[in-house]
Amino acid sequence: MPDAPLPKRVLLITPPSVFLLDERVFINLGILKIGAALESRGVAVEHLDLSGTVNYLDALEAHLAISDATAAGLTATTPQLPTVVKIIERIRAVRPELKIVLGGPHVTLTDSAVKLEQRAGRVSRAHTALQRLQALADVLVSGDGELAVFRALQPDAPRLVDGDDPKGGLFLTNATYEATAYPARHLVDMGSYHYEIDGHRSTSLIAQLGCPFGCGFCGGRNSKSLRMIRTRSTESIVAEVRMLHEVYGFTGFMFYDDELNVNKNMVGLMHALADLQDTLGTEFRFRGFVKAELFTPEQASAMYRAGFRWLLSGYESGSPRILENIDKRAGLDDNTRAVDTAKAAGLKVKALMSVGHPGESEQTMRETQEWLLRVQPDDFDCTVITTYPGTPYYDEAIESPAEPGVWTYTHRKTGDRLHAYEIDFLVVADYYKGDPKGGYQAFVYTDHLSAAEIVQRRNWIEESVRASLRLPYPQARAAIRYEHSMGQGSHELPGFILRRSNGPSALNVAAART
Ligand code: B12
Repeated sequence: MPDAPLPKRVLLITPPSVFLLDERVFINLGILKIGAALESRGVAVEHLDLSGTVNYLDALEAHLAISDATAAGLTATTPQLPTVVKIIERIRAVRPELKIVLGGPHVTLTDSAVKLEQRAGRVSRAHTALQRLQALADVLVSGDGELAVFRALQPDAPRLVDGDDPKGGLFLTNATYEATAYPARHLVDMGSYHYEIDGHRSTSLIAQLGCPFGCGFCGGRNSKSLRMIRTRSTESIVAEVRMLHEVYGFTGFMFYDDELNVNKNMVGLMHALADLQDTLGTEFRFRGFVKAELFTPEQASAMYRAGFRWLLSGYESGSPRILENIDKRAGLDDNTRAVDTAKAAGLKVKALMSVGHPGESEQTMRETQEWLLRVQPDDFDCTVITTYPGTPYYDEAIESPAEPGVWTYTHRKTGDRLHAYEIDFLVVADYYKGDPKGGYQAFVYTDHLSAAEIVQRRNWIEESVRASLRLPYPQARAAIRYEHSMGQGSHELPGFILRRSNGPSALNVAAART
């Protein structure tokens, strides 16, 4: 690690997610991991959490006027980019000397798409997308940020710091992942996030990184940080849960892991979580994702014993042909069996469904509706697929010679096709999960259904299944308007927006065990 001096103070920014029904449900762990890494090396951190703040630019400007940070670090998923652009423009206008580092899933995925083009000897739309990002920020960070951020903050940092390359020295291994500090949760107002699991006040954590599967719609299938599994020990995970209970009083926990049961020690982890509750004399509730075809009765009963009452699984479709087109690996029978196995163990099931895949037709969408009615999940959602950079649907698509601006993905076995309109992610917030009451849009179409028809049929699935299974719609929560009068002092932003380091946190340094 180079040893040029680090900045004394860094401003981290979580941009708003205006497209979410409620922006203060799930905390962003990625930016808090960066905060913890910086603090563990003595850098003071300010965190502007702009989630759910309507006039986020006013809040940003009010803080920039008094902050003496010399660098700003932002995180971004693809649909957050349009607001990130506005935030960066405002920083440049008010504090042009501030060094701007941009990391997070969108950079990681765009970079992975560029590497794929390079391997194929092509310079195409991923290169253009990356150039646009480079024009935006001073330094981009791809992949794991815990080590890469220090390189990015060096005066001689390259334009792109690669934390996604297992051979590059900045990629986390199991051992370095275990040694990194827990997310610096003192840098967010935990009380302003509202999440409950079966009446238990809840928060989130992630136990393992990476998903080894190759679903066509999923981001990061060519990115090592999103695809390679990195695990930490059961002790480390249990200790984080214990800390969240003892320090913040939570008794409910959502695991962000892509699939908990990819971890071979998953049953052991469940028993350790149950034992923790015996030791503490308290009862917890958990919620998390499982991969259907790997789900067993043994896992189900261990999860129930640990306090899981809800499982989420990406079943995606009720059509065997669509499951094949997704490269889902799980067949329809696997999916049905997984729902039955969960229910038999007393676990409720949220079925995560999606439409707008290659070959999607009225018939395949009806099969999805019928499957939901047959297996009767306790909740579900049904999203419209987006083709983000870093997904096989984007990375393997070819521009239509007849229709410039339309890119077509063709499944290598079935030949079924998905067409997507090219969009500028810096301008359009393209997301796949919107307001279930008609808030969806589609930028994809198939040979059988137009974009508008996909949305219309999606709405029909949502309405008809909710009506038939008597499932209520999720509730939205309005964003808050920041007023100057909300500040505690005359210049300070309210605590739900701004949190600062009080020197390295004893909690996180202890957790880092470095
Ligand atoms: C949990 C989760 C959610 C939760 C919570 C999200 C949240 N608030 O963080 C919910 C359900 C709300 C959610 C929503 C969505 N999600 Co989501 N989600 C995840 C999931 C499974 C885990 C996220 C996580 O905590 N990872 C662990 C942390 C430590 O990693 P990280 O955030 O990436 O941060 C690391 C690096 O990116 C980097 N980094 C991040 N920020 C910064 C900043 C700086 C300055 C630096 C240097 C480095 C850096 O360093 C961090 C530490 O290594 C990921 C998949 C995955 N396994 O990561 C998908 C994922 C992030 N989600 C995805 C998507 C598509 C969405 C939605 C758009 C879906 C929708 N509604 O349409 C929304 C967008 C939400 C938003 N706010 O923008 C995609 C992102 C694709 C993309 N192109 O951006 C992912 C990658 C899934 C996938 N494989 O396709 N999501």
